[in-house]
Amino acid sequence: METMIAAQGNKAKQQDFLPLQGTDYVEFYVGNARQAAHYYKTAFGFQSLAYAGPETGVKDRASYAVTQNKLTFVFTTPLRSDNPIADHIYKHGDGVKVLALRVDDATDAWKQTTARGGKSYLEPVHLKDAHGEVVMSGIHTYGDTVHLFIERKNYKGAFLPGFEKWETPYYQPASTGLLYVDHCVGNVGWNQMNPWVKFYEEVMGFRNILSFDDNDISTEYSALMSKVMSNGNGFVKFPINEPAEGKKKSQVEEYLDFYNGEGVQHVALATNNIIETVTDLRSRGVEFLRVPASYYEEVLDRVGEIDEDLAPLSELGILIDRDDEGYLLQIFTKPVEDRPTVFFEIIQRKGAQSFGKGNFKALFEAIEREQELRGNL
Ligand code: TYF
Ligand code: FE
Repeated sequence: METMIAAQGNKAKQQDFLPLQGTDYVEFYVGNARQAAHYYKTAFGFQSLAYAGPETGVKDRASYAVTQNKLTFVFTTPLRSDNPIADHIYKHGDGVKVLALRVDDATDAWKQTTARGGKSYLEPVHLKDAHGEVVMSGIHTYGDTVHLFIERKNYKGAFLPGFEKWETPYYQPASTGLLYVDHCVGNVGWNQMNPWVKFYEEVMGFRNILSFDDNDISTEYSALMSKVMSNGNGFVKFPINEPAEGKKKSQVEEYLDFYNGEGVQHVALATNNIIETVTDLRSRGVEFLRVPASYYEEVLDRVGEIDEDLAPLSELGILIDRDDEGYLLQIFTKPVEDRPTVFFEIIQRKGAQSFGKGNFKALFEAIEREQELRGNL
């Protein structure tokens, strides 16, 4: 008996070689970081947090960190053309470079993942300033995207060493109720989903908690296959999409064309009140995909009783789905840059831990209508 417990303990330890506390921040490489930060404050309700640039001793770039509840987004731009960040933007347009994960031990996270085949992006570095110390390391994932491991020790500064507190007392648009990163989805190339699933399993100790094949997402519609990878405690969830052959060009293929490779497709942001959040976002200029009004004629037959009135959900275009554990409410923005690449999902979970499979048909038809308008179907 004891041996069994010991063995289980051992196994649990082995599986948890990369304990994650959650998403620390998401960093975007953009053409104009000052204006991007302003957009996320104005439109999405983030607050100024920290700045790094020439004035703080960082000569090659400017970075603006903004925050809302547990969310931190960073917008970084190169200051000269002879800079790999400039190459990233030239190739991909604005996009997500870093999915940073909070860990207790960034040195061990790097050792564990690189020993399992992860390709190093950043060897562990100790960053110090007057406010304390942060240890950071990183590995590559799909495309030019990377994971940084962030160990905050007792760090008391605004964001990270190298950054200074950024205060904009005369411009503090109110929060829109966005709370934390629920999941981040990657689009990968043809037949690349399973290799990346294997990467998250073997290198990062994640497991596959859900799979969608092209039967779930009828081939009539913008075809894709998707597997959801989750870390042990479920705080970090990374669905991986690959294009599938359908009657029309896959939305994932359109992304790969315009992003010029693999990358982050959408970041899902959680709220406790999606009706208020989406009402607010819409009034600030955020544009959402819409499903036909007929969706709301049938939806309650599919999902049963819900706490919310249907009228505001229908008016805002919020989608509803149910699983064994409860239901969820979700909505998707249009791409937030001119290339049809990165977009956001706003999600409120009421028990459900799934991803809205019941909405795929209506959602993908809405995405297809946009593809059609762009001439990319
Ligand atoms: O994260 C998910 O799996 C859901 C569904 O282009 C989804 O948000 C999948 C692909 C897509 C849009 C939404
Ligand atoms: Fe999603």
